[in-house]
Amino acid sequence: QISQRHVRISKYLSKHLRHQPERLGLELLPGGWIEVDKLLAAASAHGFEISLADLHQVVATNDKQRFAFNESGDLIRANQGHSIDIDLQLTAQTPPDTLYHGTHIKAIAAIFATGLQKMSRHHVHLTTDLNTAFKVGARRGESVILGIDTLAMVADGYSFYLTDNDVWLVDAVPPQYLAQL
Ligand code: HQG
Repeated sequence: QISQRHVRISKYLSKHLRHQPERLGLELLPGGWIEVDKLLAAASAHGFEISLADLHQVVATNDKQRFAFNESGDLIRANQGHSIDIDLQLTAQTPPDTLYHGTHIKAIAAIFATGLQKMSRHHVHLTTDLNTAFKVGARRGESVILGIDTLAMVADGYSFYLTDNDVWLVDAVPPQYLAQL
């Protein structure tokens, strides 16, 4: 069972590693990394104490594996979800023939008009997992799952990237590749 405190730490990390590191006086390194000791010191200086043990537990037990350490464990980053301009330095990979995107019913008309857009994030986020897609859509209202014809997109030259927590990223999905399930 993940404690409320760990959920708070996860949200705090998402906020500062994906969106607003400058609020802690931090600047992310290439790839979106930050030194673990700098992060913990900055959080503490801003009134939010995180022990190294808690940080390790949050990274290890996070429900969506949102964060990762580098091999030596001195750097940490968010695996995806950024709005700030960082390059995750992922290499393009061939996706499965179909991927899914969960959204809410009120966005459907706009999505079929202009395609899936990255909105405030860096990429459109896609998943292999219908259950995950459903839950992502349900965050905003009545959930609708879209199937994406990635086979056709790859044939048409689109690049796909797989994050360390198994989220597929792409720049955009024009409407002709979308089908409502
Ligand atoms: C929608 C979570 C109107 C899009 C999840 C979505 C994911 C459009 C919203 C990650 C549109 C953007 C990302 C268009 C897209 N017109 N609406 N043309 N194109 N949209 O939060 O995919 O818990 O930026 O369908 O698991 O919902 O944060 O993207 O509803 O991986 O780790 O605009 O966030 O992970 O919303 O979620 P978001 P998302 P975490």
